[in-house]
Amino acid sequence: MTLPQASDIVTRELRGDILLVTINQPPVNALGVDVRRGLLVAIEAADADAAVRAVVIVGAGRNFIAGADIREFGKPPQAPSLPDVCNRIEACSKLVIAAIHGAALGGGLEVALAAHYRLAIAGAKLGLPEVQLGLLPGAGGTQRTPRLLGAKAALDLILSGRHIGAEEALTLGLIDRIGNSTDIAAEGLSYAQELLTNQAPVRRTRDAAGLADKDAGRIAIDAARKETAKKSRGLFSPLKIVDAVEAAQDLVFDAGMQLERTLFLQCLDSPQRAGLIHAFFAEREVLKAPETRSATPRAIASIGVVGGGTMGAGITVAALDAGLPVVMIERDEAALTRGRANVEKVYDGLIAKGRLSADAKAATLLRFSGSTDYAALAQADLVVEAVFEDIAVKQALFSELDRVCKPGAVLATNTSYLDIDLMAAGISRPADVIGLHFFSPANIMKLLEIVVPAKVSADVVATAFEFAKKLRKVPVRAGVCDGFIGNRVLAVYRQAVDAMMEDGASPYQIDTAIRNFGYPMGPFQVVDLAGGDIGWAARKRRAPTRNPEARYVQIPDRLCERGWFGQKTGRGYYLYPDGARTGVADPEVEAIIDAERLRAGIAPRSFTDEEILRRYMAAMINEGANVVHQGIALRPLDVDITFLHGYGFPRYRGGPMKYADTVGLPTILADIRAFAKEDPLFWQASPLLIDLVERGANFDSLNQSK
Ligand code: 3H9
Repeated sequence: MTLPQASDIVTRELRGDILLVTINQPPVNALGVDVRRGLLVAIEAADADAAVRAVVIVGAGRNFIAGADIREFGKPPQAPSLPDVCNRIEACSKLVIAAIHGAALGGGLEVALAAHYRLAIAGAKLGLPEVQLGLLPGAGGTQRTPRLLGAKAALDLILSGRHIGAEEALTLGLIDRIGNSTDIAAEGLSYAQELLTNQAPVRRTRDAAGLADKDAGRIAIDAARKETAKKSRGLFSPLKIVDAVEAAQDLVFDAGMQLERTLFLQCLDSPQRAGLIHAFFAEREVLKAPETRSATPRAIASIGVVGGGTMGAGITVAALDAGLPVVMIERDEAALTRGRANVEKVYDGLIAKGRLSADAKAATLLRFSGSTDYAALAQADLVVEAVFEDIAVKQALFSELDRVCKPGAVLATNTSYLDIDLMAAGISRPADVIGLHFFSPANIMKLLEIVVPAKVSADVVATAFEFAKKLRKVPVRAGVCDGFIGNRVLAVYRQAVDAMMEDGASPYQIDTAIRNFGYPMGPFQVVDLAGGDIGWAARKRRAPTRNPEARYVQIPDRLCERGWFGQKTGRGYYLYPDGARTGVADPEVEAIIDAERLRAGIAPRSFTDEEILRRYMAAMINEGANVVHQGIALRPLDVDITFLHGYGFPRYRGGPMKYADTVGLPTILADIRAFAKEDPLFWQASPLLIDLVERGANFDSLNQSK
């Protein structure tokens, strides 16, 4: 017998005396208003129907429920609210069983926690990841989870936002049983039948006794508060989570729920929530480049890497870790031995930290081979070159690849700034040539700029995106120009930073101001870490084409001339006594800066931290706008993702372009125009920025996928 349907989105089907409630809201059964209404109607119907003795809630498709519908946040709320729906489920007089497969995340897990019994099958992913979106579990998650698991385990789950599998969920007490089959509805129904047969009682999580040991709870809460203040510096929601769990410990359930709601709404209102959710969607949007829709990727089963230096070895490790066989090419045996050693060093580091076994390393290296003969690349489906940054060297190499690689092989360069069109032009198959710009260390950094030259075919671009997915990288499509997206924008804000240094701000003050904005490191610390010689080489390369009228700050060159390249030489902007990783301020650097100011005829002035930040961000945003304007980046969100995953931009601010929208584009433009009074050549407002301000629009208005 079938009861009248509330909607197609939440269907009800009476199976004997058990009501099977199925949520069918593709792609991930998020809890939008229709799902909430449907669930409420289903529970009301079950309560009102004497024929129903139990309710089983399942999700259609690949997941139970992925959580609240994130797209609704920031819009006017619509009843019923999710906390009300959860409370209604819990209050149901009939047994309610959540049968979980796939994701039961955030609000999805909260629905399950409001049910009276929970079952999951293998492959289930349970978690409360709200913290990653700048939120806290706001539908009872902060109140029910500790009542079920105790404060310590609940805090760990909610503060980390991690996903756990069915086994761990069972061990923790988050679920009651693991089902063996993959038919989730059948598993749920049979569990419900068993509970009915055994006359299992309605068992409400709000009454669970996980917080009975008050002393243990207090210790866990105090420890979490201390640790969170330290670890989550600058973040808004983590401490609110601790407050909410404390309320679960100290208050009766309904009062705790009220506090949770208040704290949730505070998080919802915070710009951090907007920044983090922007990052969540932008990470999915970058995958949708035009070529990924229009073309079918080529098969990639084996990789060649030319060059065994830091980048080549890092790329090799990334590919090996993705399960791909890799052949490395070096020019002679000695270089190949060094290349292999560079690869092994990465795995040895993991072994030393106890994160990898020697056996696992050996098994991985079975996929690695090396050769000094390009002919070894004959069967590779994709070859990445990571040799010395010199166009003539790269062109010769591409001719070699043209000669040895099989037809259809993708030929990729890891260049950071060289003209890929030139590399493609010299060979017989320019349509197979693409840029894959990894960031160092290539096995760790998530960003992969996919640089699309003029003649490349769409299926090669699609293959690059597929390759990024295999490597678990975040791909961003970029056009060819000096520096592509990231390094091009970096070169510009570096100039702004150097100008501030020459005008009177110390590198140490600038670093502190940028760290306080949320970066893990300031720009001068980054130079010291990466090596000052890299920027020096780029400046020398650009010297012949530099506008002689443009301001050029020579302080970085003065340091490089002394061989002060940063950490690797023991000193750069900072001193690193005895190989220390954290530098200390160097009075000699300050003296060099003073001397340079004198030479340039500059009377130093003071900067507030806010002034520093405004210039830093204005330079970054303006060049980001140029990059979008010229089609180097598809959309502003591609610039955002580049900086979040390649340059340490604080995720909770969403990226530079999102930040610009938050501050307001008229403010950014006004800043640029004010700074232009000092240096009109450098501070030229981007035509895109001017246009958006004139139209009263923002960067986000350009973010629809192209
Ligand atoms: C919450 O629950 C708050 C509550 O505590 C309190 C409320 C009062 N909403 O990732 P995929 C879209 S906060 C809307 O590519 P996968 C996604 O954008 C929420 N849309 O698939 C994409 O759309 P498109 C806590 C969502 O298989 C499509 O679904 N929950 C949502 O690789 C496929 O996504 C979370 O934080 C959503 N909640 O991974 C979980 N989720 O095709 C967030 C996804 O147009 N979600 N979409 O680009 C995930 O972690 C992954 O999506 C999941 C599937 C693991 C579920």
